Amino acid sequence: MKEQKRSTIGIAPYGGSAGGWGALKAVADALRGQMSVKQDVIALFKVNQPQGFDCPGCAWPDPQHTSSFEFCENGAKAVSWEATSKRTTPEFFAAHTVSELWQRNAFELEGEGRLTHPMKYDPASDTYQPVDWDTALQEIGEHLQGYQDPNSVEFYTSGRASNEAAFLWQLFAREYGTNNFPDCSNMCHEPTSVGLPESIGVGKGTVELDDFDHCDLVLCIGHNPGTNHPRMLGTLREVAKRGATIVAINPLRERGLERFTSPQSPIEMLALGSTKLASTYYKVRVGGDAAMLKGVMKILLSMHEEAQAKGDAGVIDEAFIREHTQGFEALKADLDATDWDHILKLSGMDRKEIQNIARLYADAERTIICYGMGITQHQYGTQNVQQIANLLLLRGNIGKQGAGICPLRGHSNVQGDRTVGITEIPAPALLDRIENVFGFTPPREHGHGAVAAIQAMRDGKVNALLCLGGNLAEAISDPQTTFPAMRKLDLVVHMATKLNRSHLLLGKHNYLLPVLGRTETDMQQSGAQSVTVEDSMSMVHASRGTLTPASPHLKSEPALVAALAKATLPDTVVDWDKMVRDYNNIRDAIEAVFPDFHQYNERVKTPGGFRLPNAASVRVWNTPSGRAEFKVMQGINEDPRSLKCHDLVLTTLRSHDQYNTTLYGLNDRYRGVTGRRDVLFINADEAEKRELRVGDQVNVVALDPQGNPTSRRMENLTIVVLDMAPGSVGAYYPEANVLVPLDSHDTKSGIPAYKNVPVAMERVQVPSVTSGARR
Ligand SMILES: Nc1nc2c(c(=O)[nH]1)N[C@H]1C(S)=C(S)[C@@H](COP(=O)(O)OP(=O)(O)OC[C@H]3O[C@@H](n4cnc5c(=O)[nH]c(N)nc54)[C@H](O)[C@@H]3O)O[C@H]1N2
Ligand SMILES: Nc1nc2c(c(=O)[nH]1)N[C@H]1C(S)=C(S)[C@@H](COP(=O)(O)OP(=O)(O)OC[C@H]3O[C@@H](n4cnc5c(=O)[nH]c(N)nc54)[C@H](O)[C@@H]3O)O[C@H]1N2
Ligand SMILES: [Mo]
Repeated sequence: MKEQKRSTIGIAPYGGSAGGWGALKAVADALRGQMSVKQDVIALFKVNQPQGFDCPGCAWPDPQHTSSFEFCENGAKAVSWEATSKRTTPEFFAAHTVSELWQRNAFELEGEGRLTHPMKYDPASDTYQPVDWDTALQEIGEHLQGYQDPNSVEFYTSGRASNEAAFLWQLFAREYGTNNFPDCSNMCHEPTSVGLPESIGVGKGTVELDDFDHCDLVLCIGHNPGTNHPRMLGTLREVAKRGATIVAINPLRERGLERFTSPQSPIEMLALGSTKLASTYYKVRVGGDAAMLKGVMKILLSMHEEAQAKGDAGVIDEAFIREHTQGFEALKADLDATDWDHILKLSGMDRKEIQNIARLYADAERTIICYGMGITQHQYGTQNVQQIANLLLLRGNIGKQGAGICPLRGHSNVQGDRTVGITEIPAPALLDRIENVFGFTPPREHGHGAVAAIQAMRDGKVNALLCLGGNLAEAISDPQTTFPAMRKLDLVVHMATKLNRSHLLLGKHNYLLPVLGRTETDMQQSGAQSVTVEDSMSMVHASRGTLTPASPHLKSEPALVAALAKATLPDTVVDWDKMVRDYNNIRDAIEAVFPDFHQYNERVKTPGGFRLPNAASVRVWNTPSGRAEFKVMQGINEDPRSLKCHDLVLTTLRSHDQYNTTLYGLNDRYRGVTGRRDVLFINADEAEKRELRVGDQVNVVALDPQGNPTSRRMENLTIVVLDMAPGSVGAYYPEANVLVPLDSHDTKSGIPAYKNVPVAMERVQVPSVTSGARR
């Protein structure tokens, strides 16, 4: 009988396309587990419709005036996860001590269902106990009033919060006296928010959905739409069907970028067909993007020179560069000085491949570049983003139809939260406007982002952490530093829908406050309320929940933030009750502070909403020079560890069954993993070199800047061979955060280098068992 390693259980290559029947089955499984059939039908049909709620799944925009719902497997999972009939009640908390719950993982904790009551931690019994709202609010307010320094309080925001909740949150924090706004953006697209204003004068993408109907080429760098932005597959499918070219650049061959069966297309579903998406797929080494981008630009410039020598116009847009940009000569000098050996070594690609990308780019009249966490979560995340902008500017691909830059935002309103003031580095003009509109003087001093907030906690400088959603403790790097740092806090307040491990990291005084989700009816004095969100393409639209709230004790986020503010600020100058009575009043206030939202309440009634102005998309450059700027990156990736090209660089990945730290299940269908997450992805040659086979076990050890092993390690990971770039390995987030030191982050934006962890491997000897043996 054939020998099978015990550890190959649940590992088998996936042969199908993305989407299709597999997606439908996955949704059916998720719905059966989490919610009743009647509700799911109602809920799903109202997602992303003019009258329904915005899908909490991702920030990809909707086609305007959508009449039938846009089907998406992971959106359906996100909705059913929130609309579950399971409840985490006071009885549940009474039956389990916090120490006991701490032993459970995210899947088990959130799997208990929705939080139902406000809870307060009781040290004597080591349990969370119910507390009435008034007592909780009053006590929290008293604690906050007691701290001498407002900058000893951190106001965390997760990108799920609506514009209305986020606006009130920043107003509360600033009236309290701090700009400490650690938020999930700091771990996500901060390099976009910091890098693009320097390059093109706006910290957001420049494309609209319509541009995908006009482009000739889409470059998809470092994002995985099959899992994280499934509705984008529908757009890419149309691009592919139209005959335009899609090129994927990613260390992993992700199924979602290769082939897609549209659940909206009955013909494809019945014929078991699929649409081929990426016409070419290039595997860049983890952390090798700047090298690849510089290589492409270098070839573009030499193609240009050759063409001009022959008397042709050439491939870069000289007129655009002359009229609209500055810094071209410096960029050229930098590219000339970058040598090919270095580029090829760090990108892990061969020169022919880089030439092919340059050729396709030169031949395309209109190019869109999409990118995600594969670009941003690096020591050089900001500079990676700026190299993408450089490449686009060389051919005038910003501010023309069918072209532009397209960062794939994460949480469904992470962009909107930034727009309405969640930032630790507020522009003076923003603070002036807040002062003019509300009449209090907001603090001018810059505050903490996510990494700085944890560092301040570690250093004992923080009294309180207040979290508007999210799971900061698990989302941030370095649990070895983060967990003890959080345990030093005096006050911890979480506003959440479901239980997670951040809630179990106790300070001295702890409150867990349950809130309404986006799918639920939000009833206030003036009636049922809508909130608004902004998608990845600057479209602002309304979202109105329709389901009965999970418990009668829930507060909406805007109402809870207002109540906290009132309890904390006895002399507040803001009329919080008016804001909560009717959210139109919050939107009027947003409009007063941010003139781009003019006629907010009126315009948001239009189905599909309205687009916020985006200067770069009409070639107005709000940079200091008034021009788009080519930004030079010194070197390629001067992390000494990567330069030495040590054993391997590890990247942290999301599975297909997870939403950030929320685990819907333990499968990763497209990568062929079922029922487990303790795996290490590696390419066949790298495995071969080390005599490793699928199912073998290894320990992964993070290296220090000198390339020496550290105490950061993950033990007993099982080898899964995938088609991926040499020199690269992958493991799941958040588990792999133990390998990422807090201090390993982009110096410009502060984003943790989650996707750039040099590691070594140690083989673990495990006994093999005969297949069919009882387990
Ligand atoms: N279902 C689901 N949807 C989600 C989320 C979720 O967890 N689940 N999260 C939401 C959030 S908050 C975000 S930010 C987005 C995240 O969406 P993505 O940006 O797609 O995020 P990741 O899955 O972390 O990584 C994306 C890709 O980067 C590649 N990659 C890794 N390292 C590198 C590298 O060095 N270079 C390059 N070029 N590529 C690399 C990986 O192989 C992977 O395919 O999705 C949002 N939508
Ligand atoms: N190693 C590694 N680490 C990463 C990443 C990575 O790729 N690799 N990605 C990073 C990225 S891009 C991000 S955005 C962060 C994610 O950081 P966070 O946004 O902090 O984390 P989530 O896991 O999305 O938060 C999940 C929790 O949010 C709460 N929640 C859900 N819906 C609501 C709601 O409507 N209201 C409220 N108040 N609470 C709600 C629930 O209690 C749930 O447990 O993680 C980052 N960390
Ligand atoms: Mo994100």
